[in-house]
Amino acid sequence: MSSYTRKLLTLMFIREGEKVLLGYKKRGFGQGRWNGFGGKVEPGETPVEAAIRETKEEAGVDLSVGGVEKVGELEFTFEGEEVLMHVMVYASETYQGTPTETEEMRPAWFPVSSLPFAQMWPDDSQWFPLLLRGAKFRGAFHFRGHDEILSQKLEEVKEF
Ligand code: 8WT
Repeated sequence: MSSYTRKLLTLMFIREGEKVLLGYKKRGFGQGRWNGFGGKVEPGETPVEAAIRETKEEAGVDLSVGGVEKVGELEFTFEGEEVLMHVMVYASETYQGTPTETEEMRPAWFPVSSLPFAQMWPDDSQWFPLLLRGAKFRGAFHFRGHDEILSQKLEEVKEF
């Protein structure tokens, strides 16, 4: 029997030419890793609204709904835990403002050819290549702890 409590989360990747903006998570879940910006979808907001809000809160960057594209859906489960993290992944090639460090995140630009996969979630190296070539994808990853992937599924999709 497995009855997961599903949590809806967002993840935003800003791309500018051959660079991607990542944030170093200074505290909380995923601490010590580079990731996109994001978090929980609150009642009354859509996932894309949440993704834009979290990007502003965590990186000081403004995005517009029109410039944001949904690129992926990922599910994460962790051995022994009843939570299923359902993550909507977004990409934007337009933004306003200067990425700024916050209490939670330290933003930095990385060349697409040298992303810090060793300091990212281990599933990221699987689906980032799809994101970088503009493909859309659906994936599911089951973890033991935060470092070991026990099982995974990943497929490219035509659209959402
Ligand atoms: C990731 C596992 C994650 N990103 N890439 C994750 N792998 C909601 S942010 C996030 N768990 N959680």
